[in-house]
Amino acid sequence: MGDANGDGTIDEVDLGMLKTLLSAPFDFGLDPGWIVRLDVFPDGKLDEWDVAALEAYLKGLFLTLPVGDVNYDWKLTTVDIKLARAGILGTRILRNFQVRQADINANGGLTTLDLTLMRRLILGLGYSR
Ligand SMILES: [Ca+2]
Ligand SMILES: [Ca+2]
Ligand SMILES: [Ca+2]
Repeated sequence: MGDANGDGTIDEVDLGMLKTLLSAPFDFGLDPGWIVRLDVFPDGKLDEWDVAALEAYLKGLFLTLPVGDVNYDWKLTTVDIKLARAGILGTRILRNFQVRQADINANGGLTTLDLTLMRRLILGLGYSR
């Protein structure tokens, strides 16, 4: 995920493609394949949050995509939420890279807000501002 042009790496080119897609007029409709590849802030649509997540990834804030993938299976699921919650409660020690994955809003800390965001994404509710 995040590899827009399918060349096996995620880099500035993919970020540029995402930005171009978002700035293009949508009256022709967006190929669902783009959403599959670039919905790195996984809520079923492409918007500025995916740009932010991809930028954070390129800066090394996230080690894999989509954001919130704590157990590194390339998906954001309830398993990831359970892991993140256990990390917050201290019932499970998360590795540093897992904490970074779970810090879904990339603000430098893993809190219940990140859990809420993960839950909203899984439910398809998106990010509420
Ligand atoms: Ca998205
Ligand atoms: Ca996962
Ligand atoms: Ca956070």
